[in-house]
Amino acid sequence: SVGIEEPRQVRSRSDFPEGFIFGTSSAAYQYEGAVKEGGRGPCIWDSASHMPGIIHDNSTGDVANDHYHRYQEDIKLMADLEVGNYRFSIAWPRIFPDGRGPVANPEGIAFYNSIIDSLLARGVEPFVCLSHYDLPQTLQDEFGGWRSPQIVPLFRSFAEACFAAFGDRVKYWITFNEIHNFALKYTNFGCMASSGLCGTGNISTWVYTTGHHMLLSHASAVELYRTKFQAGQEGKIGIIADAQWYEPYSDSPADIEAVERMQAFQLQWVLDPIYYGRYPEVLVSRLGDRLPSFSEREAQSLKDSVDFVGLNHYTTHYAIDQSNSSAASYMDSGAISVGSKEGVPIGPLAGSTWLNIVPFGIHKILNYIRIRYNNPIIYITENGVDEDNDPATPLKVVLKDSYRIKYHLDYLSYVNAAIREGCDVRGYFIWSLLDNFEWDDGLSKRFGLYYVDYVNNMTRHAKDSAKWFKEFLRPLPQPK
Ligand code: BGP
Repeated sequence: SVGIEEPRQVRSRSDFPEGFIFGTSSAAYQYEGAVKEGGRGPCIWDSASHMPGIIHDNSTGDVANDHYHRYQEDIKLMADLEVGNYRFSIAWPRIFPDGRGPVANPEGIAFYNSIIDSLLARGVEPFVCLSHYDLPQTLQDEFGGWRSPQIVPLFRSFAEACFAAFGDRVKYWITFNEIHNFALKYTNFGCMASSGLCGTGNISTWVYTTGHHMLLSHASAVELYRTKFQAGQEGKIGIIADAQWYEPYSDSPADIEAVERMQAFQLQWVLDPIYYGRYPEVLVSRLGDRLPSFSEREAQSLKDSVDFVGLNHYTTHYAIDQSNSSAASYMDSGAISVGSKEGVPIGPLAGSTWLNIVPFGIHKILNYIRIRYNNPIIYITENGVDEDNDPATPLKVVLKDSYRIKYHLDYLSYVNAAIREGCDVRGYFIWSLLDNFEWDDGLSKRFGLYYVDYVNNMTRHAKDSAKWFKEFLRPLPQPK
C-alpha cells in the first residue's frame, strides 16, 4: 500500500496555523468572455477555440462565464463566503491589444483597477498572475510567440505596465501559471492554431524551446520587479508549477526510477532553473541539443528568482519505465504515466479522465518540494475536482456535490499533515469559485463551488460545497 497513515481530519480553518490563507482561483480567458470588448486584442486561445477539433464540446471562451460583465456580483459571492484571497490573471491582450507597449489600453487598465478596488473594498486580497496561457495573437503571428527569444522583452514590458498600474495595491505577483502544462498544450495544438510558426513534428523540441523562453521571461520580469518596484511597493513575486504525484507501477527499480524522471520532466524542469539556475542533469543528458542552455548571465538571473512558489496539484498516477522502448514516450522522459493498474484506478475518477482522487499525493509532493528546494514558501494555488456538465441532470441534483466537500477535506487533511512535518505552506486556493471554460474540455467539465447556468442568463447557484467552504472558513471557538 502507498501513502502515509490516514492523517488527522481537519474540520475548519482553525486547524491551520495563524495567518494561513484561503482563496479561490480563476484565469482571464476561462472567466471573462467579452473577447471583443474593452479594446481587447485577440489571443491564441481565441484562435484555438474556434478551430474545429480542439475543444471537446466545440465551445469557446467568447462568453465563458461572463465574468467581465458580472465581476461585481462574483466578488460579492467571495465576500459572502468570507474568503480572504482571490487569485486571477490579467489578460495581456486587454493591456496591450497587439502585445506591444508601452502605451496601455486605458479600458483594460480601468477594468482590472475596478476588480482590484472592489476586492479590497470587500476585504479580499488579490493574487495576480501575469500569464495564464492567453498570449496576444499578434506576437504569435509575427515571430512565433513563445518559440522565439523576441518574446522576452515584450513580456517584461507587459509586466512593467502591470507593476506600475496595479502594484500599489497588489502585493502578490505570479509571473506564469504552469509552464510545463502550457508548453505541452501550446505545442500539441500547433502553437494554438496560428500561422504554422510552431513547426510540426518534434514536439520534444518545441516544448522545451517554449519553456525556455517562458523561464527567461520570468527571470526578466522578476529582475525588473526587484530592481524597480519591490522596495517601494513591498510585494512578493513567485511562479506557479503544476505537479502531480507519481507512484511506481511496480516494485522494479526501473519503475521507481521512472517516478523520479517524471518529476524531473515536470517539476524540476521548471523549478531547478528557478532555484539553482540550471536544468536537471537527466534532461540535459536525455535531450541533448533539443534542450536550450542558459548563458552565465541568464543562469544568474534565474537563480533564486522567486519569493514563493505556487503549486497546482490535483491528482496522482502510476509511472512506468519506458527507457528501453523506441516508442515516443512522454516528452522523451523515458517514462509514461497511467491512472490505473490491472483495471483498478489508483483513486476514484472525477469528471475528468485524468483526475484520479488520491489525497495522499499532495502530502508527498509537498514533502518532495520541501526536500528538493530547501523548504520554500509554498502557496497551493490550485486544487479541485470536477463533474461532467450533463444537461440531463436536474439542477438540484448537480448542486449536491458532497464528493467535492470530501475531496477538499481529505486533501486539506494531508496538507495539514505536511505542515506539521515542517512544510512551509502558507495558503490554499480552490479551483475554482465558478464553473468556467476548462481549456480543451470547454464547458463540458464543472469545477466550481458555484454552478453557472450557461443556458439561463448565466445565473450562479451555490453548490453544497460553497456552503461548506463558508462554514469551514469560520474559525471554531477555541477552548479556554
Ligand atoms: C490547471 C489550470 C487551470 C484549470 C485546471 C483544471 O492546469 O491552471 O487553468 O484549467 O487545470 O484543469 P482543466 O481545465 O484541464 O480541466
